[in-house]
Amino acid sequence: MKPVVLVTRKLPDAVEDRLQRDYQAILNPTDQLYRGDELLARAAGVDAILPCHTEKFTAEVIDRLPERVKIIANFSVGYDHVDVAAAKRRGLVVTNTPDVLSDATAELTVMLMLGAARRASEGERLVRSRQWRDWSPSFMVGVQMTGKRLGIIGFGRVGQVVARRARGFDMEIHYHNRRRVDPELEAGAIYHATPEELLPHCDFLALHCVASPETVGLLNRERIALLPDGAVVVNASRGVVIDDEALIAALRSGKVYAAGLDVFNNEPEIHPAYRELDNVFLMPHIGSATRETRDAMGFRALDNLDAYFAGREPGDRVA
Ligand code: 8YV
Repeated sequence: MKPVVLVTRKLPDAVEDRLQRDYQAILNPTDQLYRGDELLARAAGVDAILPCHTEKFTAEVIDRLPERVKIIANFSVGYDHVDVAAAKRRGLVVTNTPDVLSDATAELTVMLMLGAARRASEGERLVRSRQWRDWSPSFMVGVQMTGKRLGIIGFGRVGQVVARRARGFDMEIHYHNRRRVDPELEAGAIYHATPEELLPHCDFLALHCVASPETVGLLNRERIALLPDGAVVVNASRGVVIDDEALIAALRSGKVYAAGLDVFNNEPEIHPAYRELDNVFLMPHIGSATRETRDAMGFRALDNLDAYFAGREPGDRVA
């Protein structure tokens, strides 16, 4: 008997084909988010769940999962939507999809930096709304990325690719990470032992740390004050790492010149002030949303399921 796998969202065709070939796959062709207890109801009689970050596996949900469910093979690198401690207590295996989305997320990060620095939202709105009437040397002037200092908080897989891409803009790379990385991976980036030491060096600041109790509100009022005046802030990690009120105040005062945000607290209900500000470039959590990466994420989640059901250790086990 093939294991039964509950797939919570619509996945690329090639991924669903492989799922249907190797498993008894319960797909979600409508792609509607399962709300309330619907996820639990659908988990009845399944051996595995393949969810996205949109499904929240709180301790309560995990405790109520049917006994038969043995593995949560996430279609995401982040797994802050899963209470890992509760999963471990229950002996539930949890996996993620690292590496395969680093390039796409780094590309999006570069887009956030350019979009914020060059006022992309404002310019686009102007053209689309037919408000563009004239041109002058002082019109739509932004700030340049080339040659500036980029600070990266969280120098893991994505942060390191962002550094490589940013070198193409002749940026000087600085970073903070819980641990200093190997010199080979650093590739000349300058390490700072604390965010406080890093922040004064950031003309651009990119956040790539994991969401955890330690990183909630990491970019707060005190730390924003340490940035150079007129810095650009971008976030393609998780919304919780930014204290919205603090960033909004800094965007209003001009302390922060502009922000590029792909992730938010309480998505998709973002802080309403972001919609009112001209100096923000906003995207709807699409860091890894390329055709190539979506396929690769699905196959990576399937590789983890295959390993588990073949009695091997899944390559990307996080619990
Ligand atoms: C995904 C992400 O699109 O992988 C992550 O952690 O945030 C995004 O790349 C999303 O999580 C899909 O579940």
